[in-house]
Amino acid sequence: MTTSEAVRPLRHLVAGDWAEGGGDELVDTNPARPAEVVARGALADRADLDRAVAAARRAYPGWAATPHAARGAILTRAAEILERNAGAWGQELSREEGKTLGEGVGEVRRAGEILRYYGAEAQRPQGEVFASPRVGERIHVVRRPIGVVAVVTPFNFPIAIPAWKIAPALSYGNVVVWKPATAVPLLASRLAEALVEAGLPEGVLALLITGGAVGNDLVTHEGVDAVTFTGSTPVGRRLIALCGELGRPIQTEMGGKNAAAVLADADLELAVDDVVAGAFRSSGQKCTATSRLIVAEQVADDLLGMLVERTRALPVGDPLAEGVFLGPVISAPARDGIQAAVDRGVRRPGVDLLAGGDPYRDAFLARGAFVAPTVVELAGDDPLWRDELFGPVLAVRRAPDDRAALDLVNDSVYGLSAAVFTDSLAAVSAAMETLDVGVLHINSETAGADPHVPFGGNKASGFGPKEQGGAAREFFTTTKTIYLRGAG
Ligand code: UN1
Repeated sequence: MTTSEAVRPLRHLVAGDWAEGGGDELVDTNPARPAEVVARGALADRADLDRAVAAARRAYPGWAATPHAARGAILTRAAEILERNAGAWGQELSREEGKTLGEGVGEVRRAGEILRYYGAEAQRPQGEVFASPRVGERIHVVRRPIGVVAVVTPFNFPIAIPAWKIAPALSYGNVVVWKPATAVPLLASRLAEALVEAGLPEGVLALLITGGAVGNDLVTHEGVDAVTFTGSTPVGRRLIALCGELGRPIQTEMGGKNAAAVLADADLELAVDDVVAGAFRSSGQKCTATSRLIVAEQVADDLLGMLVERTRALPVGDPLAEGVFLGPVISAPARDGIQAAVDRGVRRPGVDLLAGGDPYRDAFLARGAFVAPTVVELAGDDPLWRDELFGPVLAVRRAPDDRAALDLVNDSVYGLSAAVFTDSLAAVSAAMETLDVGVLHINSETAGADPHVPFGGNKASGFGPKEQGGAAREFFTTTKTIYLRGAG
């Protein structure tokens, strides 16, 4: 796999051409094998950005005027291309990002499903009709695209998250200038290639692989009408402030510190399976990952015994190898930051290390960006309870009763997702009523999102309209209310 044939030259999609960038060199490496280069090329610079935005502005009127069904047909063709290439591109995803091969292939397929969903959007009702209080009048509400949308995406779902922003943007008639995370340029290129091959006209989509400075220039560019972002809360908040100054609509999907609460009557086998998956799949690098666990005191010893045994036995290794449950985190700096937070934590009173916690000594694992799946039990509040680490680290607290358990779920500045494991109707009702999260799972893990339903968080986890399904329309279109007389 280290042969030079496997190294892809990076290109940007600017004004319909695959162009070399004018910026610094980017070397994209495999986080499991840092010496292995996956892709290489020059970053896009400010001049590339200006050309991409100018081409987007030129393309916008024609694309907005294209029948919705014709726009959708291109998305459906792109979905077919993704499905056809899921095996090969899933493997590339795994090499570039570090999630397991099964998750990589699954993610490419998932991106295909999202493109299919928005490919069929023209077949669903759009707009509303209201009665008028006046004779001879009807009131229609129609939806219009918002224009040139800047799309800024993270490393952790390198094709699914871009698909769930770009597909609705294009379906509703907007044009897109996209900046993916620099850690995953290859998968970004695959999605852009699929859309171009599917027939997207010149300028309707630009792909700029570039760093934060040009990314900032994109968000504030005078030719951009709206911004959609997924990433950390600090970066999201900064972009919200920049867009606020400009009066520019922005949608941000940000951090999480998602809790699973296992109540006294829960099916413990099911709960352990789903907590392990939620906490450690993708090495905990999902904004929906389970990073807090609350256990009812009555079942805590049993549940934690099972959880610790399972965690210690999880196969960690090359994500392309069969049977591996978790691969590396995205980079050595990410690994070191997570490890440092754990090291500081276990030295504090009230923090009890139950599983993992130590850096790897094995030569392969120590060279790669691997972090051991880690479980810590906390006696009370602690930075490990509050701060998002974006790694395979689970912080546990015990609760005396159901009420206290649900209160602990809400004990976070974040509000993305939560899971409650119980068969009690009263507890489920209380959870549905009181938990301040955008996504609530009863008896399933905190991660996961279907393409046809709203996705997004409350509190510090999200800002602006939710994503996916019909909810995406709230952000990617604007309404026009039409008072129509002479309409009978
Ligand atoms: C999932 O749980 O499958 O950045 C998707 C993230 C989220 C997506 C989670 N926006 O991890």
